[in-house]
Amino acid sequence: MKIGMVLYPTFGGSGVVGTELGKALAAKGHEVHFITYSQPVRLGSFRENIFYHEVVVTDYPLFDFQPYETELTSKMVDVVKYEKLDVLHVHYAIPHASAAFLAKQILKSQGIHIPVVTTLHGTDITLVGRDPSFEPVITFCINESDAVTAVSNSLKASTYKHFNITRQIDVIPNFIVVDEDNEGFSEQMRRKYACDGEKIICHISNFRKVKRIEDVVKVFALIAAQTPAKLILIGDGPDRYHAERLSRELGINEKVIFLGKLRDTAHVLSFSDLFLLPSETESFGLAALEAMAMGVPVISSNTGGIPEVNEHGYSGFLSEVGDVQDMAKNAVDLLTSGKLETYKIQAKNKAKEFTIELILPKYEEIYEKLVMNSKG
Ligand code: GMT
Repeated sequence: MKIGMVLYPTFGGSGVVGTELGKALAAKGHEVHFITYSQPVRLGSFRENIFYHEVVVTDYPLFDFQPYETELTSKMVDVVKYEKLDVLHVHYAIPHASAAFLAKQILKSQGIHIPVVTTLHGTDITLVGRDPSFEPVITFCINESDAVTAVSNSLKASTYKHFNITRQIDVIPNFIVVDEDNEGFSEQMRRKYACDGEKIICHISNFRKVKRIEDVVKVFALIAAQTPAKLILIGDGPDRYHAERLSRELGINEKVIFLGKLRDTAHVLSFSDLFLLPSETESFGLAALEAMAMGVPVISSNTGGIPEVNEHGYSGFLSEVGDVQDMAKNAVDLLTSGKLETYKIQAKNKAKEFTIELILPKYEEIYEKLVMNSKG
């Protein structure tokens, strides 16, 4: 099949999922055409069956805001028509699903039928999408897509709750691609960050308000007061400054390491002992799943789709949003009671429920059905 993959190319989870899905489809022999405004961060170097079409937005003095959606629509029309795509898969509703709807109408006027699959990722529904100014567009393009998937049952339920959706939404969870090459870093690299006996706590996010970065620092401060530990933070964003300031105020800044944005987080996860994800909401929590896949148990909030990924008392622990005392208690208990090694194995086992080999066929089945219908 020839598949168009439309996504954000940045570090966000939706871009990571779209890119890894495209790579896996290409490895299975499908032809995958990425359409976005810069090279997706996880795309890496040359791979067979992968093509990248950059959307270039013209900067014209008349525009206060560049017309990205219009350029994206035109690029989709062009790629579908000349690369003879069978299906367009758009990740994140805004503006990808609405641009896809318009592209589909333009192509229809030229006698070309292209089915559109929309995958909802989270903030497109739970934060951005609920903004009343977006609501009519989101509702319309979800209802008009040929297939709609959500990354968790929780996100599916929120979508039905907050929008007037009249069509079926299928749940296809996010996935991990296990890279056996990443297994062997641990001890040597760990020593660069932590002394003997010190545990490494890790957090990865885009440092936005929804991630509750200050809770990460507060939980760590409580842990560090009871057992030797270091905190490694990966990523960047508007709330990084608050985390830096708080760790200085709490006098733990020597134990807190900000690594900034990293393309590949598996190296650091391979020598981490615990992962913190105290988010306000999280439709899935891909970062937690990636940690679990590397054998890192997760201390997280009990919100949105996180409990569908992090199993309380097995792959880690869940606490109410903002309950930093409970999160720290669970963390210290894990780190000091001799249970850590068991939880590391359990976290890895739980992650195996989400391997690409299990998830990929679910997307292929949707594409095949749509392509068959459009040809029949
Ligand atoms: O977490 C973010 O703010 C980025 C956002 C995105 O779309 O890139 O992440 C959302 O999609 C991820 C991939 O499906 C999910 O794992 C995240 O839970 C979800 N974020 C939120 O719901 C806050």
